[in-house]
Amino acid sequence: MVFVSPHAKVDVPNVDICSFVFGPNPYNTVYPHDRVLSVDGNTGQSMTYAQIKDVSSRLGAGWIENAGLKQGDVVAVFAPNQYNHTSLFLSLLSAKLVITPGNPAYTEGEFHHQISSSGAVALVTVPGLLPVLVKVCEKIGIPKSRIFLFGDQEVAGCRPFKSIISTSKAIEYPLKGINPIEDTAFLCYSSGTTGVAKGVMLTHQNFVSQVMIGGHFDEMGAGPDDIALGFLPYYHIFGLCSLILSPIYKMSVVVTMTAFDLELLCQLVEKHRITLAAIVPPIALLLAKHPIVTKYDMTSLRLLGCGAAPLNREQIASLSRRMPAVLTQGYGMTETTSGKINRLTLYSWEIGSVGTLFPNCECRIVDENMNDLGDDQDGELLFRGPIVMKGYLNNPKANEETFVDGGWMRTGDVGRFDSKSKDFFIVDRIKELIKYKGFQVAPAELEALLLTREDILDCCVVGKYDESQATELPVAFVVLDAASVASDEKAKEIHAYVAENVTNHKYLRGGIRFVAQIPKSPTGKILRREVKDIVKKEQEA
Ligand code: 4UV
Repeated sequence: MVFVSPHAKVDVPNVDICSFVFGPNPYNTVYPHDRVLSVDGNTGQSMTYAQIKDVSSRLGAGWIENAGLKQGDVVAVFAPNQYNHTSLFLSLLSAKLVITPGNPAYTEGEFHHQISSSGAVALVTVPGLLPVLVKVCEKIGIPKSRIFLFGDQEVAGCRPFKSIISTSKAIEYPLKGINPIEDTAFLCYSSGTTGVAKGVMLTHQNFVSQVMIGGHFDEMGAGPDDIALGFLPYYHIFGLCSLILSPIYKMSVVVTMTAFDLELLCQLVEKHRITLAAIVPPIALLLAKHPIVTKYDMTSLRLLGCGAAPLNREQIASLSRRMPAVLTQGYGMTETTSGKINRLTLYSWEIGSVGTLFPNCECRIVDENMNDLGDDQDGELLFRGPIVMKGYLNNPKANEETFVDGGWMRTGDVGRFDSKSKDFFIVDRIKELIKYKGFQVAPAELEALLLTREDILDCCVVGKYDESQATELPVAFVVLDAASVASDEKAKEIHAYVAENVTNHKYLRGGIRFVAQIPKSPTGKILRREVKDIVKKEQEA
């Protein structure tokens, strides 16, 4: 059975992202172009719509003219959220380049993986990341002159935007010589249903569709009169769509936070009369429970869109007791260009649902043998539609595993369509992925890292849900070699080893268990479900 969207079909124009946001559209033909759209929450610096468009088109011309880049080249962007992120991204897209955005907190090895596997030929970053990124670029063979710095910041050998921006040329919209359906705009990184992080090819059409259909049917969605607070990372699909691309199309304001800080968040809500925020469950919990929040006037917030991990009934209820804002819960993936099901949770009689399918999207719910299931039955969600990725870069095996007959994309998530409320619910995850505060943690990556140690013979990493933080925590089951002794010291040593090699959000916060063996199938495949059940039973005991 194919589930179709209950919303009317939306006509999505066949254009690239830049022409979509800078060419005439229902918002920029009505609202003045001297409106400030982008504000730095720390410094107060700002850019109007007209300035964003001007920088995008002249810096866009400069990437070709002054930086020697050419159409289709991949440019990596590693930086904390910047108020001029929107103009940077749109300048690179105007030059018909492909952007691979990544986590600025990565370690050297993680940067290396994304830069080399994406085939990036240039990089945009901030001065603080230069020590590690220059080293990585040297190893990969990217010259220092191909490392560019946000804004006017100058560091020997690297080039600031002001040395690139064209003084004589500007790119004109609509762009010519681009195929919105085929051409990749962003190469975001996600581990998908299995393995390590892979480049997800998302086309111009994927994003134009996401902005159109994601905002179209929901009368509570962001509009020109909204002021959003941007603390979710702009490199992640949720932030990229909801805080960069959707607002510039709809001409709504975004106040950028470079790093998450609860007190600053509250101050900025009060100061700028913030109306919207995209959040993840641990932030929902802080807003619901932390005493700091009561010191500030948060009444301007009218809409909180939560996603990236499950939010349960109690969490929703406690947030609603404190905030008058309407809370929506969305479900999405990097591979589907962000959200694909979205719901005004409080308006739903069934609190906890992720709502209805986006317009133009179809869904199937299947059992382990790919047989279709119907209403009120739990099964893996498969999706098809204009927001589904083109595929993983240079990875035919992963593409074969992810796409099944008819172009349906597997999600690795278990869901149910509730016939009474007509809403979807996410009930489980069968893929390996662990979500720590909305960030992806790929067990395969941590397992490969642990196995580089001589004292570890075998291991398995799974997630353990921690109610008090509203997040999963990675737990490692470890089989030591005969010469090693399972002890607190050994666990500390392994923790430190992991911490040296991966970003903070991948630390083994759920602990390390020393075991005699890892449950495996006769073919040697880790039986993750059994390992997860051990963790669950321990928690219930
Ligand atoms: O690839 P990714 O890191 O992508 C995301 C995207 C999140 C959203 C959510 C709502 C939106 O409206 C939006 O624009 C973007 O997190 O991780 C994808 C996996 O995260 C889990 C699920 O396992 C996905 O496959 N996940 C995401 N949202 C939910 C969720 C949710 N609401 N409930 C449960 N799990």
